[in-house]
Amino acid sequence: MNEQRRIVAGALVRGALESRTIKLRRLLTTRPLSFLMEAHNGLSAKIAEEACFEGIWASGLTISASLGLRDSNEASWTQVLEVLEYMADAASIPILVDGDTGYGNFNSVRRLVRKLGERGIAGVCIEDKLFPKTNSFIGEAQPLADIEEFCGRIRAGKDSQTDDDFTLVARVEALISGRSMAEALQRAEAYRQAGADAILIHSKQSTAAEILTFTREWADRAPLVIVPTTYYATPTDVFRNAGISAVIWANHLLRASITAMQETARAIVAEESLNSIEGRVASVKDIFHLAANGELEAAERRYLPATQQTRAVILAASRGDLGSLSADTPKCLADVRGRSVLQRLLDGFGAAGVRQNVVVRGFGRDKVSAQGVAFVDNERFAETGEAFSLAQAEEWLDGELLVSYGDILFRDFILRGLLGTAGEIVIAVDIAGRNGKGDRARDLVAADRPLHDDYDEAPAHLTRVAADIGAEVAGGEWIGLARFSPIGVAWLREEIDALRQDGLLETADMPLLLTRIAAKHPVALHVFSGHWMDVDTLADLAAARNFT
Ligand code: SPV
Ligand code: MG
Repeated sequence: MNEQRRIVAGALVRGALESRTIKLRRLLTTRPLSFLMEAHNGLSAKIAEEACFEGIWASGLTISASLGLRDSNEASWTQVLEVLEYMADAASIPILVDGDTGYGNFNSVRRLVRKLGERGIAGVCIEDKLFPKTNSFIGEAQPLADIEEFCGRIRAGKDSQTDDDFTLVARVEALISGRSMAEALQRAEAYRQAGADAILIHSKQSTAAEILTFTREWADRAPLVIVPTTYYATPTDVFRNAGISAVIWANHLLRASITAMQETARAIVAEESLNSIEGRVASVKDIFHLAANGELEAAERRYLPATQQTRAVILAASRGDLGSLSADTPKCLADVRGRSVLQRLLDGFGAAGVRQNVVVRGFGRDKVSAQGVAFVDNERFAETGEAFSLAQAEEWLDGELLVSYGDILFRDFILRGLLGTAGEIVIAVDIAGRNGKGDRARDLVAADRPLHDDYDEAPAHLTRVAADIGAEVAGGEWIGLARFSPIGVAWLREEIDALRQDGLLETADMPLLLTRIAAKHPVALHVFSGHWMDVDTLADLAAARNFT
């Protein structure tokens, strides 16, 4: 494809379908002025992309420095290649690699270009110096490559690219090395004729004077790229008006992170505390965002068996009425033969493969802790009910979900049965519990047909959960354990919103929430007989100690 047709094709397929090589070619070889941001690993590549840069400069200086090495080819080129692979995986924008001298002669450049193409790199820049290289800002009069020999490196690179749109930029170091403007122009012209797609003209002056002179004399023979690290004060419009194609901001993400890391380290060492820096550093959530944890969660929903991706939200905000035992600790912490009710629940969920437990705390929340559990607090536990507690955990209501009271004990088979019952929402119902508690029974269940625990092809469905269901109608008692599929979770969230709109969220209990959902959507019943209990009273607690 000749240049003109390629650009036309590029314009037609611009956007998601356009390859990274075409994108880089367009931004380096056409006006208006484009910008490449330095990055040195996967994280900084993502940050550059998130900031809306169109492309990345994979800087030799900053990749070396981030590995703890000097910019003197101390990292082997295959080690650099590994870093580049992380970067190309992390960001979707094109990467122009600082290929130093090409790591040797024409033969090294051939293999380098092939390997870069395989790793999704869009272009490489090679400089007319000798291996091992020295950074351009170190010393004076660095030796330059022989022009003919360097042209051989360029031709070898161009002949080795497997993608027509791969870009090879030739970097002219003549001005850096104190050679004349004439030599700089002579070298650039030779490199253009050898097949370079663009020329990077480098300078270490504090003004853009020699770059602008070069640009004028060059007269647009090929696109020009510059690196204004030392002439940073020059207004960018000067480059734009001069007709330069691309500016590389060559090392600023690394330098910014060095400053931030040094200040943070010094503060923590001096203060022996994290307190003053917490608000000044990225949050752990920011790390999860940059690592695209959300994408992994979505993939888990697609690929993992349902039980391995279930999350449990445990409502443990209420104080309970366990006499002096609940004077300052919530009833979920009542001890049942060496483990609290809550810990027994958590252990049971863990054994069933539940991925994550979230506990909503309220009364005595400072006392409620556990390993590997996320906590949410209902500060208004005293005047609000269960639906409000659940709503506090709204950000966790996602994917496959279990909702459980925090004061129940049940045998493993009940949870296994619940997890194995088909339905978008399934609740665990004890048919022996319909009359068991007399006045205390609150979560009585009315169903769309009589309940029994013989084998049934299809589950019965909920019509109502409430305390005032007559014994003759009540099919059983909800034990405080419910399962929601992602669709069921959407219904749950909708109903929480509806309660909020109706001004009922603060006072609603789970029976009301489930009853309202059941009026709109099927809520299936997983039915069994006995083998569970809740801990409402001291008598319950005594019974619980025999239960386990
Ligand atoms: C780099 O970023 O590694 C460069 C640009 O090559 S400079 O450090 O200016 O030489
Ligand atoms: Mg470099």
